[in-house]
Amino acid sequence: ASGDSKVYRASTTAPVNIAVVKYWGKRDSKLNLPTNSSLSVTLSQSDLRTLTTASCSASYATSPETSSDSLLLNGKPEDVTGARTQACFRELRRRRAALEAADSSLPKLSTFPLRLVSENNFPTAAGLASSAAGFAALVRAVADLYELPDSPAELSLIARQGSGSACRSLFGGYVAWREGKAEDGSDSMADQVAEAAHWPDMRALVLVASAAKKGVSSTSGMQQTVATSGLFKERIATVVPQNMARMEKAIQERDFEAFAEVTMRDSNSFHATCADTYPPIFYMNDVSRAAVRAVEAINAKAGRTVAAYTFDAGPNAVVYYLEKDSEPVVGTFNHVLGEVEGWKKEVLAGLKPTMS
Ligand code: 2P0
Repeated sequence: ASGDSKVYRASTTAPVNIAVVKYWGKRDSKLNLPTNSSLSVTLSQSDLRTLTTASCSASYATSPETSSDSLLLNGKPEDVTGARTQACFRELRRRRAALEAADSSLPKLSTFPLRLVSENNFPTAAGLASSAAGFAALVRAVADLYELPDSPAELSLIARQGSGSACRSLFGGYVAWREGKAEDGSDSMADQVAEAAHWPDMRALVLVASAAKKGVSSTSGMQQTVATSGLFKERIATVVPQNMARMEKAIQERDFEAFAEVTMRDSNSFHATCADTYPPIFYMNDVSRAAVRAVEAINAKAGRTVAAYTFDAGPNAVVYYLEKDSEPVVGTFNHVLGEVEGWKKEVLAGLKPTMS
């Protein structure tokens, strides 16, 4: 084969993360800069992940199907012309071009069309946010293809521009996204608060509400909240800074009671600002509220906090617990699910924080 037909390729996976201190609000929607820091637990890739292969070739330019950048997600073509995907491609190409400028022996990959093929190992119908794992995998796959020397923290700056929560999926374990101060977003990036191995008995279960379709997208929902909610100002000024500090301490000390209280309070605070948005946004429904009551009942029966619920921009519940308390937590949910109308019967349980 001639040099021109050579196909360069790299594959990578990125995990799903579930926030325990929520990102909700942008101070700059173009650069995707948040109004507040956030913190998440990265779930194991054997359970939930996106697998992405990035390839590029000079020969792609000669065929109409591959002559422009493309993305196939679960076998279906996705639009890559949006500003966020374009921002990621532009930034990755800029870094590759800098390497090529410094070393003329390198192939000019930055000038070739990109082809991405992505697959989620969890059903899209599960209603789990996939944009975080999706953009993290996209950025890492292209960075690997381009052999960029950038650290995960530097790559998180790029993934952030695809989707805010994606910057937290460049690390495993317990991850913070620091809001940063710089106007150009150069310090709004993720860092690892603790490795998964620091607190390896953490587990999550996902309760999938059967009507999981969300009414309001995160992007537009958070912008409406920023524009109209008075309660949101209080959340940003005092609630989140306090929750971030308490959460980091709880993780450092492996204090599940504190971890659980902050997780539940922060979820409640986030959904309260949604209700205070005008017109109001409701992500939780009756089925979600039944899960809250079930967690309260489980904790009351145990006489201590063994389970913590959290809800994102949809009705599904994620419940954190420790491995040693699997029986009262997972056992109870398996039992009650048969009786509560509106839950899918399957429980994704025993999800571990990822090791990588
Ligand atoms: C989070 N969520 O911290 C919060 C909690 C949903 C509720 O991050 O506009 O899809 O792409 O930056 O990252 C969902 O927001 O929003 C989200 P964009 P994203 O996980």
